[in-house]
Amino acid sequence: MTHHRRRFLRAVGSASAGLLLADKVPFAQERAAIEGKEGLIVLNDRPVNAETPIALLDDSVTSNATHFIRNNGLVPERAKTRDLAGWRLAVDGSVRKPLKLNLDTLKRYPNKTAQLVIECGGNGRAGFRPPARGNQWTLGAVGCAEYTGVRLKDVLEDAGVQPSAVYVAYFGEDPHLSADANDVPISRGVPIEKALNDWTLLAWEMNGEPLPAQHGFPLRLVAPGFPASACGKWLTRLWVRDQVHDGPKMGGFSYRVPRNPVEPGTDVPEADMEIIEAMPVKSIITRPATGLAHAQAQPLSLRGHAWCGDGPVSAMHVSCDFGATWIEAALDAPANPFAWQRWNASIRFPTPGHYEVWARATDHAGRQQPMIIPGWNPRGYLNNAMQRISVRVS
Ligand SMILES: Nc1nc2c(c(=O)[nH]1)N[C@H]1C(S)=C(S)[C@@H](COP(=O)(O)O)O[C@H]1N2
Ligand SMILES: [Mo]
Repeated sequence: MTHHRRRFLRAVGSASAGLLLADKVPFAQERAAIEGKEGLIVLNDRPVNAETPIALLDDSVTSNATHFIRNNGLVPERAKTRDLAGWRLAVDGSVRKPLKLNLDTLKRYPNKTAQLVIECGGNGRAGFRPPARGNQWTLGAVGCAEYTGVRLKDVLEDAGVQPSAVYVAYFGEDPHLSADANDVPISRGVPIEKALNDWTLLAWEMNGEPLPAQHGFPLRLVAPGFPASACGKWLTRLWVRDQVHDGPKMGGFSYRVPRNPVEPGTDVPEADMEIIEAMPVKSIITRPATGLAHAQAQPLSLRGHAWCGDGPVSAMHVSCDFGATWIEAALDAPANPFAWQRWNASIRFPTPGHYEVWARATDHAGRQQPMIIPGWNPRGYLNNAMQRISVRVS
């Protein structure tokens, strides 16, 4: 083991779950150092998968140092050397004029900067019983960074999308874990309507810097609101398809859920699964951390963020009596569509004692976060249950 690798794996303390009330989690979790990502909780180092501790998500814009990482394969060499020689983005398939763009030609389309939430479809997976296999994300496989790029729509319009187009698939240059050049770790994409949305970007900058190696240098897709697996990193090709894309991790149980609700633990036939599109309404409590000791004389200030995959969040509430009564929180407008929204609340506790505080977002269509873990599914996607923290009031 090289010195560098030893440092990479060094444990610097164990993390609290944040997902439920308990400060302990039923699986091993270590805080290890990934270069430039020292505060993250590493779930896996090959491929690299690391989530953000909830307290580090308090800023309105998630920094490059704190944004979660979810890789299916290995980080490509180019992302480490940052060498653009030979790099092109091909746009082909159901288009009149296939394109081959380098970064300079891509940058000639109108530029756009926006704060966009991306959330792994499996965020919250650790809550499912029976457990679902895959990274046991708690709450931190989500972030809202500021991306700069161009609208995918403008590039597609330039290429002349044919009426037969139904899906836009991505390919990245990340090697498969097998290191076999013919194996593709993941190739997903978005339906053409989502590809043509004004907020679906091809981004080369994250928070004003060229994309970090882990986040897709030199170019990534950002399709906010969809499971982040749609946001292809290290892009080399966009294939406009005349059918729903069938690349690796589009089929089977990957990023798909049962069409109809199933009993937990059911062996669901693949034919009954459908592709996840917009992520459901969700919120987090970034302050205070669970387990707080608080003086009853003072109101307790709480805050966090709320988001929803297909439109704004319309209301935010908190409860300290197990949902019997609710207090409306102040909710900011998003910086732009698909940015998360800051909320603030203040609670007075009626007596000393042990309390739980629950936080619940309501979206533009009146849908609310469930109080318990919603619909079990084989791979543990779409857990948008309310976050709860405990407070000891004296
Ligand atoms: N090329 C490529 N793109 C990818 C992935 C990948 O492994 N390879 N992982 C996807 C998944 S599952 C997620 S959740 C997001 C994570 O993006 P992040 O690491 O920037 O947070 O990238 C997506 N894009
Ligand atoms: Mo993901």
